[in-house]
Amino acid sequence: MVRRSSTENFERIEPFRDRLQLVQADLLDTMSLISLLEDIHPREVYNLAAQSFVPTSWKQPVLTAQFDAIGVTRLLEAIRLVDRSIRFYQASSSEMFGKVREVPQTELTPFHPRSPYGVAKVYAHYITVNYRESYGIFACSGILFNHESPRRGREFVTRKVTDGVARIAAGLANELQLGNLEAKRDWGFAGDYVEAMWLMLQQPEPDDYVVATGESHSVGELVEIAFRCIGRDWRQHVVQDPALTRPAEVDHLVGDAAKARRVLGWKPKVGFAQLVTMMVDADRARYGTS
Ligand code: G4F
Repeated sequence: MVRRSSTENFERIEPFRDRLQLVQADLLDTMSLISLLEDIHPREVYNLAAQSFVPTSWKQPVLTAQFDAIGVTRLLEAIRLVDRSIRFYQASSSEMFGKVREVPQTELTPFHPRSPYGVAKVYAHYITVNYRESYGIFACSGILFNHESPRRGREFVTRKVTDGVARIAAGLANELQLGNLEAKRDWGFAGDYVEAMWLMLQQPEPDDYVVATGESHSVGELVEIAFRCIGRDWRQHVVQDPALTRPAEVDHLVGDAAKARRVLGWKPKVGFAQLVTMMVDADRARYGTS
């Protein structure tokens, strides 16, 4: 499902466009969701749609809530009205843990979101649980920690770094501006995480799962590994820009995916250094310097 736009932006799904049927609807428009479910009759719905860039959520908090929180209610309402047997996956986020109450975070760790994005995701998480408990809908929430790949948008820190490194290697830039280098995240490979989403909807019972690698690394470590891939010292190129720090930061995320391992038989295959190298290589290939 895609939103209508006068300028199409399908660059990141281009490699498999021939295997996809794209249909238009909008999370802001309940009728469009109802019509779509009636036309397509899906057995499974995966809701990955969101205003997903945390800094933008301070600039557009209401729109973020419309998509990321109320949009999920609209979709669940459409499922309730059209066909309650549709299985539903909600993309919950480790940003819900925010100012973390314990390390590592599990399905039982209390939430303390630190951005309008995180707050909206907490609402979406609980409305998903509520439709499961109120209407018996097979609704699952995957609490996914950061998941990355060469298709990641360039505004997120992993891709910003790997794209920046590739541009420096190609002689197109000399400087990379970043915000907080101390923040720690549990970064995994998106391909592994999509497998966990699918596994959740194949179980006999719906439930919520943390999906994470269990390892955390700082933005600084990410930068160091990425620059090492091109044989450069990051200190020569990275400039810290206070404008890129956030009004409230999530300092340290690391997930415990024991439940996903036990129930879904899931575990990540790609490690952190391998992920960063994969992303640097893909960006270097784009600039023709690999
Ligand atoms: O890559 P980020 O922008 O991802 P963030 O905020 O952790 O959120 C991502 O992961 C969540 C899952 O946990 C998703 F729910 C969410 O939609 C999104 O996909 O920032 C990661 C860290 C932050 O601590 C940030 O302050 O990197 C730090 N950082 C330092 N310099 C930067 C930069 N982040 C960005 N985007 N750009 C910088 O220049």
